[in-house]
Amino acid sequence: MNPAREPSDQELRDLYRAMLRIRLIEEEIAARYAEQEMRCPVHLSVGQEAAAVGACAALRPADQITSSHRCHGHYLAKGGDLRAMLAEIYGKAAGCCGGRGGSMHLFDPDAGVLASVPIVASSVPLAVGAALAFQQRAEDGVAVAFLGDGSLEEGVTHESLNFASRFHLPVVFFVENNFFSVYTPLDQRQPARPLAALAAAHGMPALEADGNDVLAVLKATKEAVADARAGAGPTLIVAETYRWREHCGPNYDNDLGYRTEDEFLAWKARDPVAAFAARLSELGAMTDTDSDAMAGAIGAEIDAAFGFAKAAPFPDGATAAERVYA
Ligand SMILES: Cc1ncc(C[n+]2csc(CCOP(=O)(O)OP(=O)(O)O)c2C)c(N)n1
Repeated sequence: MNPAREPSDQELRDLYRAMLRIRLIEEEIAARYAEQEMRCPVHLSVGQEAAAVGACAALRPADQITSSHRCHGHYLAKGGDLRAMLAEIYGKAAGCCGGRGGSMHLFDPDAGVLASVPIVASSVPLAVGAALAFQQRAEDGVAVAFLGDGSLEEGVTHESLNFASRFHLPVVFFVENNFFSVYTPLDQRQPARPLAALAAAHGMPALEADGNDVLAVLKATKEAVADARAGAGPTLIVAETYRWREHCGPNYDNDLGYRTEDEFLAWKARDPVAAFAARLSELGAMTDTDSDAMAGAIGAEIDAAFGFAKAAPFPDGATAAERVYA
């Protein structure tokens, strides 16, 4: 432990552990998906772990996040309950939405996961609403909206940025630019300008960070969160990263031709989890024994959580009409 180091060795290991845990959980979902017991679509964030973990490491438990269809990493990084997440994906009553939502509707009010919603960009104004509530109650909480590059093409995102900026709300708009909206690359959808340039139009600062570098993400998010907490208003953060697997599902789909295998391999070589392990090893902050022990403990946690989710009961059919607006 080097007391002069910021973050400390323990904090560095915790960041690594959080990324590894998300990776192993999603790899296990992918491995078991063909069993056809998870009867909902899954949008995996394998390859994007540094963005979720770096951003959430800058937050307090009472801060709130919102997410999209690709929400597993955000939910877990913010402290969402793993058993409730897996039970939800298995459609069980013990799931975080009582088994009615599936993988794209992860909520955990106790952990500050306000909502995850798969209608693209629809959760962005929810984060703004959470920030407005913090402001009106004179609380020092901060809300973070996680959104993809595709969400910047939705009007409600710009309404949200406009409103948040006008009222100096304590919210951070965290864009994970993974360069694709399903199969359509960014350069076919948006003009050639940095995504961060959109912030100026809404009168707010922008920060760019390497989305595969957890420390870079943490640094940018800490800065934006400190400003928001101090009453300086919102920030737009853009972090470039890459989804390894298909848009939706457990497989790889580079053979479809919307992106090249070479591009995928170049990003895979920049694996945020493996790269951080190597960095910690160089720094002397983590040994192989440390990382093996982490992987073992996480593996046992995952096995137990899948066991719980698979064995849990389905919702009672008589409750089907509950929690439904009509
Ligand atoms: C309003 C709306 N339009 C279209 C879709 C279909 N859709 C689901 S995910 C997605 C891509 C979103 O891209 P992005 O926001 O960049 O997130 P990513 O999938 O890359 O994580 C689209 C178009 C949707 N869910 N909602």
